[in-house]
Amino acid sequence: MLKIGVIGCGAIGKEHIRRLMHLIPEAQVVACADYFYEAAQKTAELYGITHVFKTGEELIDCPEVEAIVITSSDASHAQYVLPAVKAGKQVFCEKPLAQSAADCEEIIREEVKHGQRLVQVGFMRRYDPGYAEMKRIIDSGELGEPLMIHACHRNVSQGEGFQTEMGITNVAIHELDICRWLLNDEYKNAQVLKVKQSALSNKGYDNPQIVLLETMNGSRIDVEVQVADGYGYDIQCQVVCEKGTLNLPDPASVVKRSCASSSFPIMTDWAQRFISAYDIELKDWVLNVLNGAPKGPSAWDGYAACVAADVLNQSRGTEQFLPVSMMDKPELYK
Ligand code: ISE
Repeated sequence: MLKIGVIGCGAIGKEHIRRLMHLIPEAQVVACADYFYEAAQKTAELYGITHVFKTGEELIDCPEVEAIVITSSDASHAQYVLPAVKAGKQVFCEKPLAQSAADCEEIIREEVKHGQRLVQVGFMRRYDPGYAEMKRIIDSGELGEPLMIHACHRNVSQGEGFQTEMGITNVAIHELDICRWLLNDEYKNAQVLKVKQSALSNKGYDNPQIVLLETMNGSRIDVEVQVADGYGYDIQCQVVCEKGTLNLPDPASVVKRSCASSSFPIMTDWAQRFISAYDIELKDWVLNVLNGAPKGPSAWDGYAACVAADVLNQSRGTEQFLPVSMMDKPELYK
């Protein structure tokens, strides 16, 4: 049994607690924390969690907590991952690992010092059956070399406080991970373009944006990022290979034929769209940690995505590709 503490009792935090408590018999949530103490108390009551804290630091220090799930706000991730790694505890951190590549480097240095993997990043799309099958076919070599990826990431709307940069660090960060994973490649250069703006984006942030990437092996990637499309949560990905193309399937749903049209519903909630990926991901993390070490996306993967995100945000307005440069990869991640 893995005894887990969860830092952050917002929507995704509660979803992960429900998963850990109800779907994963090998896991038990023994502690939770939230800056809004009331949210932590309510969550603890709902799930019968013994230890309730106001700060993540107290939760990390709790002797009963063996492993930590971080689902607090993006900006606070690194501030909890670092002490957890220093304490030698296993950490599952929601994406992004940090707000900058520099913060990820600090986490990597600490983990390398520990000499063993302690961090998994919540890039759950790697566990989505659609993406996993695309990866299997690419790796089999059946379609020859991958040449290009055309992707789009569309959200219905954004809450207060959303900013242009978050279109990369919070939204497109998924594509920054999944594309390098699908291609087994790293990025060489990157730029983000502000294109014709949607009338739905009247709240001060860019929408849409287009992310362009070139990889070390010469593949090209374009990602349309719409953070307020007003119609649905729509994730598309097409990999163009030498001998064929691969398309990410839409989630299975009934196709309705009626009134001279054929249609299927599009979800609006990202947590529902990838619900099975989240389920598989957390179970995989718990079982591998119990077996000694996590096998999913590492701190290095979290770092690689953040390096590209930093470069993209620096490129905004320059209309130029900027080089993506990474530190040497430590042995631990090879
Ligand atoms: C959210 O955190 C996600 O992970 C979703 O996949 C993404 O579409 C959304 O924009 C993020 O806020």
